[in-house]
Amino acid sequence: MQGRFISFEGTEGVGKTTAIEQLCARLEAHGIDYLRTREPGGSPFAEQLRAILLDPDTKINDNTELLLMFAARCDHLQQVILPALQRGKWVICDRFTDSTIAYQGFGRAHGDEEVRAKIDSLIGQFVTQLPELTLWLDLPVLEGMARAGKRSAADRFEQQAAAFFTRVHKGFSVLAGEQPERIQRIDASGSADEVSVRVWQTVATRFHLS
Ligand code: Z5A
Repeated sequence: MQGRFISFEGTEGVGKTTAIEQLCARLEAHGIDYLRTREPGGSPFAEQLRAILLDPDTKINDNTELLLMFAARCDHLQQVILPALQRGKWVICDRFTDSTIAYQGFGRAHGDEEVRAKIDSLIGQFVTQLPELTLWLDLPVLEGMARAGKRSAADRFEQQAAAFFTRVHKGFSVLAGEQPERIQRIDASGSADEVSVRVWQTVATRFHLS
């Protein structure tokens, strides 16, 4: 049996971690075997790259950042995601390639076309997999930043200004417009329980669960 591959996306602090926890609890209640993972990271080597990528002291240029995101993804995909799918597990992933287009493309302001061209020409042969369903948690940027700001010290991405996250948000909006079947927008406002119900309704409808 082939498993299902679901990703969560959104700007900072929108509530992905919280929504994923609640989705996993519901999958468990339905007897569904799942693997919860995240990007960058998810495999031992990719977690090492994650530590570098998020470290506020890391000084790298935008191309290096793009390549490291995909180096991490390539390892994660081969070591963790594909084997789990082949064993019939559902893979629930906190971020995937849409984040790269939104953050490294729209956010870093190269222009997303330039980043997409690099992905196609340099990386496409190594990472072709996309999730079957992507849940884009959509929340006004400042609300997400306020939610995230209630936590600990900022990492290298969280140090960015609101203008950066506004461009990233536009990136997710453009991607959702381009691929409406795969990328489902979820209203991330309201309580965590309300968001969780919206997420579940979307997943249950797509995969015919009661
Ligand atoms: N990145 C990239 O640039 N390119 C790529 O290709 C990839 C990633 C894959 C990973 O950081 C960074 O890497 C990310 C993009 C970049 N940087 N940013 N920004 P991460 O994984 O550590 O961080 P994150 O993905 O942004 O997640 P987050 O900040 O941890 O937020 P979240 O998971 O979406 O939210 P949360 O932890 O569930 O909730 C945030 C807070 O709000 C928390 O205190 C909750 O208790 C609270 N919360 C949650 N839901 C609600 C509701 N509904 N109401 C009120 N409060 C809530």
